[in-house]
Amino acid sequence: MTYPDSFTQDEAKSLVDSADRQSIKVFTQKYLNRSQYGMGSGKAEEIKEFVKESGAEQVIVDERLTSRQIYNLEKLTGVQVIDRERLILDIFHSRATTTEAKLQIELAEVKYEIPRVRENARLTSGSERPGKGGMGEYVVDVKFRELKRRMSFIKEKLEGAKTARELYHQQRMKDNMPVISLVGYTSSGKTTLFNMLTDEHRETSSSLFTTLSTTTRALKVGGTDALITDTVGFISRLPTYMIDAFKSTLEESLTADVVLLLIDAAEDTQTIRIKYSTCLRVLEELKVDRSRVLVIFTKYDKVGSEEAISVIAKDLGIQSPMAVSSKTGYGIHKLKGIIGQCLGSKSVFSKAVAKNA
Ligand SMILES: Nc1nc2c(ncn2[C@@H]2O[C@H](COP(=O)(O)OP(=O)(O)O)[C@@H](O)[C@H]2O)c(=O)[nH]1
Ligand SMILES: [Mg+2]
Repeated sequence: MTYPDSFTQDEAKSLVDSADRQSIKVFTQKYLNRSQYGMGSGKAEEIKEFVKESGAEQVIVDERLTSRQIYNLEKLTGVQVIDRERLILDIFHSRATTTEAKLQIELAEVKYEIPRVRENARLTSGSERPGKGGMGEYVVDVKFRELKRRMSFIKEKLEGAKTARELYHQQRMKDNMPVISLVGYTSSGKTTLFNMLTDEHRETSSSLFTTLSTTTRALKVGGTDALITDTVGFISRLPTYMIDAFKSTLEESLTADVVLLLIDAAEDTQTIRIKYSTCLRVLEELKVDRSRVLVIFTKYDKVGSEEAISVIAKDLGIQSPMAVSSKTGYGIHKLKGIIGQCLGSKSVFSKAVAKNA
């Protein structure tokens, strides 16, 4: 369930995809802020019918819902209901590999729970009585205190995690193998490009790579074996309390030798500008050296001409733009060549370092 415009729909579909779920139908509505279900009650009935016919297991609503709205929708449809924030937390959860990222996400999860405690207690006790007093209020207080305690406990552990950044097993591989990471907004085409670049290598890849996560695979560029990582994408309308969690999911991949920053060239100029500058700002905050970032315009097939790409690139202050299409294969060969060059200069560099060491 999302909003009607096509970019929002695409983003919603990519988010569902990132959360390892399969969307079998997309419903849209202009407003998702109605009190009972978020969506209007007519739409809710439609969804109830669809769930019954299709056997769908979950209803995902691409907007923040209150506990009551979730409760109402679950009661109506008979299946689990997940709101946008829960979905994003699930994605972060499944992608976090470092201790720090896991803690940051746990913290965001606590922050998701806190404003919902009171309403949840009311819904589960069945008591509609507003105001103070009684058992309900006692339960709420206990729960609040428990969450607050967990929050300070996580914060304390985070301090420790920051000072002792651990080595995870991929890090060890990185010492010998160059790493490429794909970043960019959700729906910019990261996973599609990731699959395209790694597909031919998948059948031939040795057992060495079977230990890698689904979001890291091996590929060969310009005769060099390398690892490529598909990251959690930037997400529009990301709630403030989730920003640290998001950054922590990016952090480990940003030690990469080459960071491919994907920009959906088919979006309007204003959106492209905002997304590009947001990406650059976050990369800068995460101390990614600008010289390792390669900007790639995706979905070239939707734009159709190099001139159009030049206009966009000029607007962003990018000198020699790279455009690709994962649909037609346009620009992929050239992209591989350029990545190969970047990695080549890196390995020369690291050999030189090794010699001097
Ligand atoms: N026309 C076109 N669509 C693309 C291209 N690359 C990706 N897409 C579509 O864009 C949507 C988002 O792609 P995805 O790879 O999931 O984006 P991610 O969220 O960045 O991983 C999907 O519907 C893709 O089929 C492309 O080169 N051309
Ligand atoms: Mg993806």
